[in-house]
Amino acid sequence: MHRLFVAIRPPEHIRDLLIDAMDDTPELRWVPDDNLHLTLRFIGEVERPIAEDIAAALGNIRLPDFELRLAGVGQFARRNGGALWAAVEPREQVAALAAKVDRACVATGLEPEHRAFHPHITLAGYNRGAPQAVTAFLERNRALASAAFAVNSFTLYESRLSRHGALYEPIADYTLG
Ligand code: 3AM
Repeated sequence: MHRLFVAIRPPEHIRDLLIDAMDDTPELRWVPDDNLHLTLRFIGEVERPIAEDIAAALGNIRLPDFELRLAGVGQFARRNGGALWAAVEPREQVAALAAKVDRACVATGLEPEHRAFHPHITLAGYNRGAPQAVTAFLERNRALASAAFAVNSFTLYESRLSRHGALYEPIADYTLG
């Protein structure tokens, strides 16, 4: 089985800004540079032939390239902890790309994604009991911003669990424009 997702890989100068926002708060598990991404569609575990169908269907997506910029931070709070992320703007083109990726997945037999698309780049995870570190992070990075950066491709990733945590391996790149 292959555990897949589709994402945008931010360029290095944007990842550097994101890494600058990270600190040494022990309660926050920061995402390593190699894993920074903006998820367009989580796919989950599929067999090899389905993975190949998905890879082919993604290659049929036609959409112009576009720009995004970092625009603040936020959190997903769950019962047992949560995640901190950087927000991006504007939403329209990245949402259009996510919708096309979803349609390509559905064309290969996957269920449509019913959850609302919320474009974000996860920066850290935390366990229950880190509210002070979370508040401090949100406060400190409220004004996180960047110049516009070009999004001219997206990537199909395979997620593997290793002793050192999740490893995201690019399987295929798709060019926009
Ligand atoms: O892009 P982020 O970091 O928010 O949390 C996982 C990560 O999200 C998410 O897919 C992204 C790439 O791993 N993910 C993992 N399991 C998931 C699931 N069962 C999931 N998203 C939805 N359902």
